[in-house]
Amino acid sequence: MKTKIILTAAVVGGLAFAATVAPAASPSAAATGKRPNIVIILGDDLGFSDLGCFGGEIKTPRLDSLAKAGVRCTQFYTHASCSPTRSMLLSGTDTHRNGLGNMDEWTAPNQMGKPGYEGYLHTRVATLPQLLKDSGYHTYMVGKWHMGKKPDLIPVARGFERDFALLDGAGSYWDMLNFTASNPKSTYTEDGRYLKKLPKDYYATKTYTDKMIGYIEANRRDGKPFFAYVSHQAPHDPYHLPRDWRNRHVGEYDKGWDAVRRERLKRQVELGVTPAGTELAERMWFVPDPIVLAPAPRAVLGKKMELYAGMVENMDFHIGRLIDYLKKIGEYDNTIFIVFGDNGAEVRLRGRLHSGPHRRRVERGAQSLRDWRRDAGGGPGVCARAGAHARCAGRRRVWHARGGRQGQGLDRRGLLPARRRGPGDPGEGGGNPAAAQVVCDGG
Ligand SMILES: [Ca+2]
Repeated sequence: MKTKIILTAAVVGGLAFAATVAPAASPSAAATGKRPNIVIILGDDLGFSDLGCFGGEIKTPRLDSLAKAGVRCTQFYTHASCSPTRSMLLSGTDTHRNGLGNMDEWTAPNQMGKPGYEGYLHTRVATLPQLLKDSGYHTYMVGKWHMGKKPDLIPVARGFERDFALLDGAGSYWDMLNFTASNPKSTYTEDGRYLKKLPKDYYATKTYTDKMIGYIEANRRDGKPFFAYVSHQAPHDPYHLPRDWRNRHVGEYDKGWDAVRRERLKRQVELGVTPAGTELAERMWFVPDPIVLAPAPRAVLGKKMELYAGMVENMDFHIGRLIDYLKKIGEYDNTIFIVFGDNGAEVRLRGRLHSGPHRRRVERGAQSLRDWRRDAGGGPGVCARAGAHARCAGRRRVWHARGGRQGQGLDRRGLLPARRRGPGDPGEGGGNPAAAQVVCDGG
């Protein structure tokens, strides 16, 4: 069996999807009686056109090779925001049935306390890992969870046999720092234990991959198939990167996002993932034409996109390590890969940085072009995020045809501009209701 599936939106009703695809895509497995392994790889805020196989200039050879051997889906829809997509993926149910009618952090006043808006993956629904475990699968998870922090809601309580999970929606890649004064420290679990510290030499994308390989290796000789949920934090901000990944695209994005958008669309048409004749949509009204910017701010925005590209490439590199491991142990050909982004590229109007315990360091690291060019962007305690400007290049086509067919299937019921804000979180979302209504992701 060599079925690999690569998508850039999300599975809606993932349980039914996986249950349908796995046996049908596995003739050799049916012949041998050996059931396929299932690997779901999720990129957090990964844009529609970021991957090379979808027209991106970002170098993603390992994911591109999966796409080449499999199927690319171009009409595949996520929920409009982060944890609701994840809840559908793992439960196969509508978000209002599974408790994530809206992302917890964005619960509007008229939603608070209402059924369907509990803000976590509710225990009234079964989960994909629970069912697979009952069917004889090993069930492993690494990376971002974002669907509940209490002991009865964490991955090990929802069907995962082993886990190394960031329970929050985002956080540092280097340590346990989080963004806001209301949530200054990230929460992690490992095999159901709440962690007080992270492993030595921790870097999220690398550590998640190491852990998953370790889980598979520990049980690989018992003959049972495995379900691996590789829920990467990357490329969600902050753009934290090892030093040797920070300067691989110096100056390449100084040309501005309009040029990147045009080039990506051209490649998408050549690849056949976008119909010929498709016109580039107007730039979002709140994003200025890059040619009106002074060279320095234009270069800073370019540097942010350089870092973002590094995040995607680094993720691809570590996914490649997992692929190589599965080939080495002879399981690659009996594994279904499903790859997608949870909600498309982030586009929040965040010019300012969050307040928080490391605010001073963050601001010091981001205030000048000289700092950016000195690698400050990717290091611990520095919070680089592109916001609307650079990331509009990776926006999925819903931006290109807002209100048109590309928007079909998106559930916008959760996209209310009113948001619950914690103290010390003044910059989140830019406070722009009009923008919040059209932003199709968030977390
Ligand atoms: Ca997300």
